[in-house]
Amino acid sequence: MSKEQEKKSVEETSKKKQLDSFTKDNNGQKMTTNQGLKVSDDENSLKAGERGPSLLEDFYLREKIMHFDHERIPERVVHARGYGVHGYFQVYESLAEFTKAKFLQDPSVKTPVFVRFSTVAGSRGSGDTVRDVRGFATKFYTEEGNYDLVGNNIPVFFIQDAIKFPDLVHSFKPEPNNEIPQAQTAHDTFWDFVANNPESAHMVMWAMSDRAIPRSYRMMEGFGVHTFRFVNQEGKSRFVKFHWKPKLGVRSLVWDEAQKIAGKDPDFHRRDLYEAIEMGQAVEFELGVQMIEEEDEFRFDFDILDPTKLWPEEVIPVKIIGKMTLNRNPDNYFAETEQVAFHPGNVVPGIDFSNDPLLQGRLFSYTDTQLTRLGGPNFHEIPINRPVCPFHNHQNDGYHRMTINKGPVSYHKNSLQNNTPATSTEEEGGYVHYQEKVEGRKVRTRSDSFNDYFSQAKMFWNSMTDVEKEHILSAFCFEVGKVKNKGIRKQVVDLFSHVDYELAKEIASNVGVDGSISNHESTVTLNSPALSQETKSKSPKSSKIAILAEDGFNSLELNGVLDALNEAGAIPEVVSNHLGVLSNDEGQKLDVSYTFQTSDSVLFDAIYVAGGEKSVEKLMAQKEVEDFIYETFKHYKTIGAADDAVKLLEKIGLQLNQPGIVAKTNTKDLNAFNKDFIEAITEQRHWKRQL
Ligand code: HDE
Repeated sequence: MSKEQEKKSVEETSKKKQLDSFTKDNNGQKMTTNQGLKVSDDENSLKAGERGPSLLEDFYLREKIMHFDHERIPERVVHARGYGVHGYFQVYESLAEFTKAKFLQDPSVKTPVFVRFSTVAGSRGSGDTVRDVRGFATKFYTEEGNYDLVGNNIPVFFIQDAIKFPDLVHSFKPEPNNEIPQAQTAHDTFWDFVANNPESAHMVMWAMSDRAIPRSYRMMEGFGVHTFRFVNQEGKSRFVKFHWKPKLGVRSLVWDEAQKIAGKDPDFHRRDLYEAIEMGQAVEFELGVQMIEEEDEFRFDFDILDPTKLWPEEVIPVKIIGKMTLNRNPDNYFAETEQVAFHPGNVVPGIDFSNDPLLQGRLFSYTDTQLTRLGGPNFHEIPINRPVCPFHNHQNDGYHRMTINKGPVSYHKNSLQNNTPATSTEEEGGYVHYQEKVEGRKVRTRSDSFNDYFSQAKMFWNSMTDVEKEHILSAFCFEVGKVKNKGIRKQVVDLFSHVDYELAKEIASNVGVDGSISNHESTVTLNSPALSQETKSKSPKSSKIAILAEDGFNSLELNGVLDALNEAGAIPEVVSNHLGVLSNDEGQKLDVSYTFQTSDSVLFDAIYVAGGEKSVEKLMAQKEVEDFIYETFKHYKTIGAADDAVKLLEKIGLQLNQPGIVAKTNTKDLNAFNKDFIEAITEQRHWKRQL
């Protein structure tokens, strides 16, 4: 299918059609009040005399101001900042053996989806690149109703039981006395929570790793976190965990970069996703499942109901079952991204829950929270939340009711309407809960099988490369270093001495914890290579390359580089001293995308310094250029320079034999140069570089 045909077929999806029926274009229309009355003057309020007081009678002024006064709704209590996009999902082959979910049966069916990516801690206006977990929530608009997979980019969670969620969130949100700090866990209350709630140790290791500073929403994994169930047509159930795997691989920022981007471009991730889709780049994730047979529930050294545990991929492989393509930005942020309401309890026949006590609590929270956020019980009628299949029941009335229900009957059972809407049998597609056998005493307690807090934290640590370990250590030093209370710093060090003694000692010496540290280190030697992002495949695709150039650039060389970059799927953009067009003696032109004022090295994945005597001379005269190149170097990113541009790198004092510096004078073979340059970009970061 051609790209054009594919786009068309998605545009014709039932969800797109449904949304279109609610979409309104004001372009070219006459202005009216909300009552449809044509407006004659939208600049002046009604007054008693030219310089007199405004009149209460001015219904138009009142309507306009009243609406404006109420334009905001409460932000989400967590995951307030996010960005949503549309797309579709297709299964690779029928999963009938494992689940009867209709959208997982037929590879030719494209199920429309809406995905919202988010940070967790910050307010709606906070920066995108903060150290935080990322939300990854997908709404599948299936023929059998909406199915929501509301996950994160980290496969485990901080707590084991829903009853602790308010405490966890209170601890990482800004402190209540002064509302400081915004969108950060680097403060006393969060670390006080961690120190006193050791079940958080595993997830904290992930949160201190590079996973918590992704390069792009398009370059991170997603996880359903909890154990769910698949149920097939015969009623056989298996435990299942869900994974999203990005086609672009997993990439992260470095911490210094992440902090600077939060100032230079707080919308970095949202802009990246929006622009990729506007440019027509396919944003793709494969869906994978890990499955455990019912009879194997107790075969592992962790409890599969414990959400602080993952299932090592080497032990329980991830079966890739389909692909999600995200390809359309919303028409309106508020109507779609802000009003979308996810709920892990939105399931379809063939997908069911486990007794994970965190999941069980979530099943209450998500509909409840929408009552305040979206102002009443009818949020399922908001266009973005409507299923694409018909829905009928007696749940009528309430704030903002859109549907006009006909007739006198609003109860079940009835004779007046032939007992309709009628319930459906399982064969007719009625949802029937899996008949799991449960027995036990009514107890407020936790299973002993949830008590091992450190083995998987240690496994995560064991699975990291040296560079990843260094990043985790410095994240701890930053975060715990910001904790004012010495006692908490000591407690944190003690806690992580249960994971790795050396790590704990290093943190201690950095954050001023002296005295002896007991070695409680877990003896676990397990290692799961799949947990390291350095083991994931790498690609130059979607890398943004800054081309530093001035008038007089060498066009032969530059055109070759631009072609090679475009062919590799990278995105070159020219940065210069001024906007407009650059030229050279051969009459070649080059459009400038950014100036040194409007961009920054941290917003790019690599740079190329264009050759050409005059261009290089001008670049050399600018301090900003030096800073740009030096910072790229400091962040381990690729720097390319050919012929006379190499002088510029030498002037800054860069050693040309350092990894990731592709600098060649007297380049005879431009193709070989371009090949090396693309290879270096594919590598992304050159950790062996000596700073
Ligand atoms: Fe959420 N969570 N959560 N959560 N969560 C919300 O629902 C909650 C948890 C996740 O883009 C809220 O509509 C409780 C785990 C995402 O709109 C709220 C517990 C995971 C999103 C809520 C958890 C998540 C939310 C806030 C512990 C990963 C954003 C606004 C029992 C598997 C969805 C809203 C979006 C949002 C409650 C734990 C993921 C308050 C009580 C674990 C991606 O209902």
